[in-house]
Amino acid sequence: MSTDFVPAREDRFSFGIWTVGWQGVDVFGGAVRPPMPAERAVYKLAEIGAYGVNFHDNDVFASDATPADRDERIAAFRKALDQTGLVVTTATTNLFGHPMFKDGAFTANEREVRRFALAKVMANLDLAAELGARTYIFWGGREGAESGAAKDVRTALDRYAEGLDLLCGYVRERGYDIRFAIEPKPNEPRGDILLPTVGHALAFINRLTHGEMVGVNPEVGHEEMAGLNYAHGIAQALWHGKLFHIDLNGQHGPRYDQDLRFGAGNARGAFWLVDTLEAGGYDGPVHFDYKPPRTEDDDGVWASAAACMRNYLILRDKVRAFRADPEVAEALRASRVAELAEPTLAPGETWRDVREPAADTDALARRGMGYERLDQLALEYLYGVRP
Ligand SMILES: [Mn+2]
Repeated sequence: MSTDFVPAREDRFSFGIWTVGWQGVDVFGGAVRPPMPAERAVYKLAEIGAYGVNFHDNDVFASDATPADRDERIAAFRKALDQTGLVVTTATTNLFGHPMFKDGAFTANEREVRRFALAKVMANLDLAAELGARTYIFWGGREGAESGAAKDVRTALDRYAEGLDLLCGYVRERGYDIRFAIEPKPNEPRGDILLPTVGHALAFINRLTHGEMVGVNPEVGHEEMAGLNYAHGIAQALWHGKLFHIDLNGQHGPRYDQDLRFGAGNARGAFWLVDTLEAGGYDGPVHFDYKPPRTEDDDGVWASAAACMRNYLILRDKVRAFRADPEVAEALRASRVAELAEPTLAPGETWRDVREPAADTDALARRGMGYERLDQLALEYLYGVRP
């Protein structure tokens, strides 16, 4: 087992500019840290071993920036990227911060807001394409409601689909090499957010005109706020060929969105999520979307960012050791885990071959599955007493 856990370029760790740049403004208190220009985030992230970054338009320039200010901020960001070799893996639009988006962006009741939102996304898609981003995220935090009559949900979904269809068309016409990823969240800031879970988003994507361009970006905390199993969520997204991006962080159960550093919070869930990613099928960046707590100064910000990567590497070591352990292989056999890969019907069989019950039901009922032994082996790796 390695003990250095130093991030390498091939680990493809990336961070949102807004994560380390979060000033700590929350519902109960103001900023605890000074603003961080996007280029400083880039230089510092490169220093601690990150590979890439993800940005909202307004992480780089203010929403009320003049064209000259905007160009200056983008030039500084681009210079930092060039100097560090950091890759822009992903981009997204801030469709939640400005007060005009209080009732949503693509699903705001007011049509003028919806049209403005589309323009804002298209402008940032141009920048994203220019900076080489391959994935574009849609987190619809303001797309929702606090009360029943305020939002006609079926009509809102029509508008949501209309917006994404239009933007897919824009990317195709412009010839950009960009795919979209929807990031589900059940609530916060809205009382109830549309497309609240991975499952809702996957079903919605099926109704889009260019659904093949659209996948999901599940966030650990968002799924766990809904009481769901993140590893199962990303496994199903992979099964659909729709895991376009991931947002890794930590969460303690169904509370407010905690955005803890990756590996904090539900450590057991983190173990199985790394195990799911290690099984293959995901080729995007290992992206962290967390918030350094308000208790931290600048040193604490970088310590927590480095810890996200370190915790991933620690868990990856543990998962690999677990999977390579002969005792685990034996326990998996005893639990008949591989048998699930065998189709229920043999080639050429039809329902006629299974129509008549033919099983030793008493023997099946008596036979245990051995999952406790198997899970204990995993926990002992996690607790650090194996190997
Ligand atoms: Mn979150």
